[in-house]
Amino acid sequence: MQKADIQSLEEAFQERIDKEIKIEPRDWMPEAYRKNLIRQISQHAHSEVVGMLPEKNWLTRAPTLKRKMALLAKIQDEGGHGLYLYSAAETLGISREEMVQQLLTEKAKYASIFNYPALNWADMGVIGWLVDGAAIVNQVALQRTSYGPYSRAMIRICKEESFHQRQGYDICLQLARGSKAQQDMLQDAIDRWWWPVLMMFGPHDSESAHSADSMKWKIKRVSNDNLRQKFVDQTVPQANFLGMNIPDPELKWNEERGHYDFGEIDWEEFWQVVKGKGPCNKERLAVRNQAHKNGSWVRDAAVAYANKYN
Ligand code: FAQ
Repeated sequence: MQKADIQSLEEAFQERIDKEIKIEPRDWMPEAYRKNLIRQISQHAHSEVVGMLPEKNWLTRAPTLKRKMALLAKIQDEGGHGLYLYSAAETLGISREEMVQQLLTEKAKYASIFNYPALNWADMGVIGWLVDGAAIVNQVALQRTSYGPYSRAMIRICKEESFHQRQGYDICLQLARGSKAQQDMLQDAIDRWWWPVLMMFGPHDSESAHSADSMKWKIKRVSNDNLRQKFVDQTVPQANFLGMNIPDPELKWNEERGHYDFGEIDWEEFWQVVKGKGPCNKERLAVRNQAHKNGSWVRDAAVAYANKYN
């Protein structure tokens, strides 16, 4: 294709984006848009799938049958979110097998947060409240992303994430209204998860390699720092309602800005976790690899069935 032809295609593409017309799988798109989307959507899918692991350990230790049922439903939802997202990425011309291999061989990233351990039952409350809470803030914005299949997947996912956040907050509420030991357990979980949760939104805008392109193409609708601020602003009153403390001495309402000021993230820790050196990176990937191996007979049976009856 001539250079001038590509330029006019690119202009028409950007015009569609600017007019808020969704890009669909068969539409022409710049190669860099396609690659960036595959990267983000597949990482997002991997995050949902690996994200099941910190909570799964607590299924057998849930304090009541009702809590167990709610947690089980939530974890299954996360697996389903991974599947919607893999399907959305497949429409861009990558196979699910390739994406899964990228995860299993550490070529693809997944959210840093899932490399931290879940040590006690209060962690189930705090993961639902804070981790799903942060995921929602990010994902509500992604409902308006420019790529049709991703946007539609996000609309469905957001509905389910709201239930996840509420089931987590409900666990926290019960612990907060419980004994001193339960309150201490909750505070300890908040202290351990707060900073890693703030890291979920990614590096500062000035350090974010993909933001300029992603914002121009409306893959991302709100910047990393603005989403993080939104999350802090909406979460502090929820912590206050629980009577719990946020472990940040610099956290303070700023009347002039109309937002909370908060302290600096330990970026060294963030990048270590992203590079595979977090507390649970090795364990998470080992479990995923083993699960993939254990499931090989199911995949073989599905292929054999399809070959026989299609
Ligand atoms: N962890 O240029 P940017 C959930 C990487 S779902 C690991 O700013 P971008 C549900 C980034 O990939 C949670 N890596 O990147 C649930 C890039 O590396 P690359 C997942 C991170 O893409 C709840 C490099 O740093 N949500 O929780 C992280 O523009 C409970 C430079 O960064 C999504 O994936 C990180 N936190 O912005 C499940 C939402 N941050 O690819 C179970 C969709 C950055 O060049 C239980 N994704 N990096 O090698 C997004 O919105 C964006 O991808 C961001 C990062 C905002 C995460």
